[in-house]
Amino acid sequence: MYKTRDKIKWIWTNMEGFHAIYILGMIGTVIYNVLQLVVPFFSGKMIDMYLTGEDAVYNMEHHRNFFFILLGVMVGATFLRTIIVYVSCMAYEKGSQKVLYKVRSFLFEKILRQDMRFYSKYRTGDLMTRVTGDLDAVRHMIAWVIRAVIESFSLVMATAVYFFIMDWRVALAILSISPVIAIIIAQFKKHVAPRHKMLRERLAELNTDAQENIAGNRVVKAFAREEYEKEKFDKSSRAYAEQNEKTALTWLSYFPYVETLANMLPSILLLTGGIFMIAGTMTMGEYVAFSGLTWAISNPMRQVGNVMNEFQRFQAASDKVLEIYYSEATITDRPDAKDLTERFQGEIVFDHVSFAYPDEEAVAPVLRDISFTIKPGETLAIMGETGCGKTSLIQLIPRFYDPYEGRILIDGEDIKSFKLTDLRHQIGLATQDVLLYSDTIDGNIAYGDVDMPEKDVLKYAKYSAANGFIKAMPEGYDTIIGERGVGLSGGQKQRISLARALAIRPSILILDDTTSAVDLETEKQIQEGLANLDFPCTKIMIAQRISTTKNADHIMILKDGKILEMGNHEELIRQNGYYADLVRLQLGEEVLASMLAGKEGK
Ligand code: DUT
Ligand code: MG
Repeated sequence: MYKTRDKIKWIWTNMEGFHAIYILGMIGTVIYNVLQLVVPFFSGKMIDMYLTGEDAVYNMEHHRNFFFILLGVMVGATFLRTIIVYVSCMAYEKGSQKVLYKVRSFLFEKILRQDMRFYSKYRTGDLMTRVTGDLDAVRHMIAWVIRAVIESFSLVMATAVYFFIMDWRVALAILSISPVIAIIIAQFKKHVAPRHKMLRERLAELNTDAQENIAGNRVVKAFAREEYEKEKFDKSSRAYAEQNEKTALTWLSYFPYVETLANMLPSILLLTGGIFMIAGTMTMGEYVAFSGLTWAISNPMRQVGNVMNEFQRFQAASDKVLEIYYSEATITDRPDAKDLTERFQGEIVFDHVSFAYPDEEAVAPVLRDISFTIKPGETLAIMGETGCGKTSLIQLIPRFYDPYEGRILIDGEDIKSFKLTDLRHQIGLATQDVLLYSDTIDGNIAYGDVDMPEKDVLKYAKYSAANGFIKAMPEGYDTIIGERGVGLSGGQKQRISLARALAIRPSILILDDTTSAVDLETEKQIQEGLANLDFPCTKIMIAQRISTTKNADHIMILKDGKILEMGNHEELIRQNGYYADLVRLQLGEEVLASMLAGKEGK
């Protein structure tokens, strides 16, 4: 998907600040691999000078000191090599951790800033895999694969040069196997690359399965589907294990060829070296140096499968990481978006708005030609049967989605002309399904402003009729509520989420069925709280109960994405349409009749 060159560039950019250290690490790798040649080189020299050469006895007697110098150099080189290995490994680690950290923070922020379309495209488990496992494969590339490549490459190159200097004929004979290796590796790569791609998919599926089951454990339990879910998970788990095995075993079908070639090296050397030694064109010392170095060719050969495997793992994983890294939200600030310095007055206008969920514009418009105006401080209640588009409508105001036709104006300005964060800062939203964080109640209410004084937290809890039950809890506002608010009733969660929405003192408050789970008495308290807020605020509330909506300045009845009726309570009663039917259904024929007679208008 992405080119390897671009990926390396991408890693490089993300390593900013560590470039020097990383390059030092790479240079270190080259140096210590070249140093590996020192020992065989000097052993060859020692053998020729002091053991098998013509002047061996003479040298031993008259140049004894030089013998010890050679020995010292060998020991010193080994010691130096150890230090360089240590330092350069540190450099790779540091560089890779730096990239990991930087990219992970970036990805997280990127994911946070995505729009709703993104969240409907990617599953949570998949995203989690990308920022953890997949990203770690990228780190492994920086910390290990690159080092292994440089190591093998510098070792082979240095050895080759050394071989050619010693005896180009033997060197040629030994290196004649390299084209064969290149062919094997190319074949292997073709074979293993798609398997790594599959492997990443399997891992994402496995994590998604685990995540959905753990998050949805209550549903699993309610339906006693543990066995079924366990089997489903086992299946993904097995699929992953099998794919893993298949990928790992791929090398096994190539390994024998490489191993055979590697084992041929000493034979080639024995043959050619032997011939040249008999012919007298090669010394014993040279032969020892050669044979002491065949590993410098054969080890990298054996390593190459491993490196290629890891490299393909990086290729597959980094494609997944980069997909998120470069993904762009479709709903973004316009280049000319202006800063909002003041609170909204709160006038909201929908001007011929039509909306469909992304990619479905042609097939399934969810809202059609919606136009209305609400003045600052007014309350709009939206009613209508399930699926008619209520939630979709309110989601357009904080621009979770953009309509495909028409405009939405706040205080006379298109909402697209504001910066997204500014716009959203002014909107308090309590969503239909409540999500609370695993934090204290206090922390949840003050989510939009962590420094909020306690008395303010209390105030907003009172507005939303939550103070009573919170105070009754053993640790009051410091009670930690579990993930998703386990330990609270549905109505309690709704009230905390309402307090959270109020706590940002929004100029526009949007409540999506926020009082559906509270009793009528509590709801009345909430209504009073909302009517007496100590800040001006335009309110939009989706609700099903007449008791919630009847005092609103405007009541909108949505049907199939269109406005069926709109007006205040009295007007809609007089229209005797859908709303009047609702009153009849919820409050009874008599109440409706008396309302019609105007006795109980308000
Ligand atoms: N819809 C989608 N994708 C979504 C959400 C909803 O296609 O991500 C469809 C389902 C439905 C229509 O849009 O046919 C309107 O959904 P909405 O959630 O706006 O309905 P609602 O009026 O809020 O229903 P409820 O009272 O059940 O909350
Ligand atoms: Mg809804």
